[in-house]
Amino acid sequence: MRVQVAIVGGGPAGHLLGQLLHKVGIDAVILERQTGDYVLGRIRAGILEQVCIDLMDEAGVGERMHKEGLIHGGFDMLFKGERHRIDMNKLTGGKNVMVYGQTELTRDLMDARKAASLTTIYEAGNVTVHDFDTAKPRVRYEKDGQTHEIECDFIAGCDGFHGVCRASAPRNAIREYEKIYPFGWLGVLSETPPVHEELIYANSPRGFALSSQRSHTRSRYYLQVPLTDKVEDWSDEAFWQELRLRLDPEARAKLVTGPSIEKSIAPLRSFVTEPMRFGRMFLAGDAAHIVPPTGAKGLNLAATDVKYLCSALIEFYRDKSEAGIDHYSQRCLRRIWRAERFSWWFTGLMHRFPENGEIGQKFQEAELDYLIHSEAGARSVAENYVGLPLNFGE
Ligand code: RFL
Ligand code: PHB
Repeated sequence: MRVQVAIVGGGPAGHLLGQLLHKVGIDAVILERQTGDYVLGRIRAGILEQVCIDLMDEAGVGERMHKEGLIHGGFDMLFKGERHRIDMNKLTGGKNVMVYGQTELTRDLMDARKAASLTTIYEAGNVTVHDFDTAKPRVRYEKDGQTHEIECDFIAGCDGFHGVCRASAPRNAIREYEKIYPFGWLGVLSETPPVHEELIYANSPRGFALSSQRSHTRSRYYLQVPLTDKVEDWSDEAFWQELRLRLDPEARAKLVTGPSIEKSIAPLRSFVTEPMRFGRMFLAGDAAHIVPPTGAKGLNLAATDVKYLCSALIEFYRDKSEAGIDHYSQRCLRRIWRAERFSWWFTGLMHRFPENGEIGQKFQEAELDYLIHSEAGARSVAENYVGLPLNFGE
């Protein structure tokens, strides 16, 4: 098989790239290690920035998102037992975010791909990338006991944090920055109405909690837990009890509980790869960077990487210019570091770090008190949360 772009990884980044390329007539194949159902079974992001919403529209797959997505103009910060609203919309001159699950976004992209009869190879085993330091890269994979080879002009590494593309970059050409946090997030999805119409980010001496949602009838909650905890240690009842203890009295009274549909623990990490281009191979999304989920930035960064990559490839094919691909890493990384900084800071502000003791808790509460009572402070949180425009810095 020969294509212009071989996309490794069929998560949101790979699928969005495939759709954007299709719209401009650049042909691509997606190689995904798992089945489509497995990819859709992973419950992850819930918040889309406006840039991500716009990219779904540009890809021609925004219809259901606009129908079912919930627009949020603010969120609550809870500390010392009281909730305070950050009026994002007012503080940013009218910007909002949208609640629309990563599963739904990926499903929309998969459906569009199927409708256009574009090729996705699911359950592609042992994918390997070759010759991306030349003008004729190749990708090999195994399927049904046979080895196949794809010739291409470019490889897009959209294969997530544990993928093969970053791992195949020459060690002397890559620099990785990493911070691992001493706790994880235990998430529960339940078919219950959300405790509040907007999100609640809670700083509690017992640890962080987040009240999020997927719809008016489906809730997503998270608790900070020690890395040593196992999902099996947490019965639904234990989860709800601990969540109640981390919420304010009003939310505690309102909380509707029910059986969990999904329950999982995710570790928290900050991670950046520099550069994101190795000859004719590009990294995009979680393959190149990870943020702790506190700032809700991971999926949004994946979407903007993909947009920048698509623009660079259009320049290459249409204008016969390599300027875009040469500039790709730098363009992505400036935005990535801004989101990394915010996610790290927000994580530090909201979580319990046992090594910081009681004084650490007091410092956090004082900073939160400052942030919600200072317009400049609240605006800074709001501006970072709604995210940067696409042409930021240009
Ligand atoms: P993905 O989603 O990991 O997809 C990569 C795909 O590549 C496949 N793959 C391979 N395929 C072929 N060959 C190989 N060798 C392969 N190796 C891997 C994998 O099977 C997979 O299908 O990366 P992508 O596309 O870059 O998307 C990134 C997002 O998934 C991620 O950034 C977000 O989920 C992060 N995130 C959030 N982001 C937000 O913007 N807003 C949020 O509210 C938000 N909440 C979250 C989150 C992530 C979380 N977890 C579990 C880490 C909440 C949580 C709890
Ligand atoms: C989610 O709904 O899964 C979610 C929302 C906001 C975050 C992280 C996760 O910051």
